[in-house]
Amino acid sequence: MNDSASMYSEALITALMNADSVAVLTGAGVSAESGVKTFRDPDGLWMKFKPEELANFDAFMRNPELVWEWYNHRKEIAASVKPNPGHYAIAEMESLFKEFTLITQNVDDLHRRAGTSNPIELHGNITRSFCIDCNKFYDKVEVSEQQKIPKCDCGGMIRPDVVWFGEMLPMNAIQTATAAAQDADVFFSIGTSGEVYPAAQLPGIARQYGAYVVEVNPGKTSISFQMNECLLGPSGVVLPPIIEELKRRKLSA
Ligand code: BV8
Ligand code: ZN
Repeated sequence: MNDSASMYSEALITALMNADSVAVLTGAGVSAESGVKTFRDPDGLWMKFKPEELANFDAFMRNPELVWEWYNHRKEIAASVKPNPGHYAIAEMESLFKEFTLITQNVDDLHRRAGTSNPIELHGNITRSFCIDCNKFYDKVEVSEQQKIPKCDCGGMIRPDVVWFGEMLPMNAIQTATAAAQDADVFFSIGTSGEVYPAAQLPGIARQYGAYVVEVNPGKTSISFQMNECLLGPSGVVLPPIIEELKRRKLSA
């Protein structure tokens, strides 16, 4: 495994130049440079709250107000920040390969705002909500001082459209993501600790099916051992030079 600092190797650029299909899996780390807290970093979200207390359906039914307070807080943060150079580099990759798939565990909508046209959202999207009784979707939910929990026209409780622990991922999302991992000539795992399943299985599946697998992360993770190459740096710093070099070579090819 090429264990370089943050500079890409010739092997990676060659693999990208020869690649028909490229897939990228991202986690909370890709949004860190936008100012969005990750989950498991020292100042991460899970340091204050336990996931069991917040990111699962029972916690929501036990204390919907607390869970909505947490998601409204994260919605405000997500709406107040901007995509960073890492998001834009990934969005640019779309036009550089015959087939490109962006798979994200993030719910902050930043990939879409950076121009990625069809992000595969494994864990949902914080800008959407739905009624737990009639499944009606809402892009905007109103809460008032009196009514802290948004209610549907049918009277049912509305929840954030995110996948909580113990909940199945959207079938089409995980199927599309798995097919993209199996098809990929090059697979990037960017800004994820590789702790949450089934998303964390994707880099290993890509490797098994012959992809050149690259991790972009300032630190090592529990899935680093599955990589061909670990680029140890922040995605907003590591990715743009790779895209620039690729565009230069494609121009002169
Ligand atoms: C499922 C909600 C089938 C949305 C999240 C027992 C019972 C039930 C299930 C399980 C069980 N035991 C295990 C499981 C499976 C469970 C799981 O994996 N648990 C783990 C913790 C062991 N998974 C599930 O429950 C999934 N569903 O399996 O269904 C099933 C059903 C019933 C019974 C059995 C099976 C559902 C998983 C989705 C959970 N929802 N969030 C939200 O509120 O956001 S998970 C949460 O973690 C987020 O979605 C997040 O995306 C995800 C992964 O975290 P990361 O994105 O990797 O973030 P993290 O902070 O961990 O790491 C950040 C990384 O970035 C770090 O490595 C850091 O170094 C790096 N970084 C920092 N700065 C930068 C950077 N990298 C690059 N650049 C930088 N600048
Ligand atoms: Zn309803």
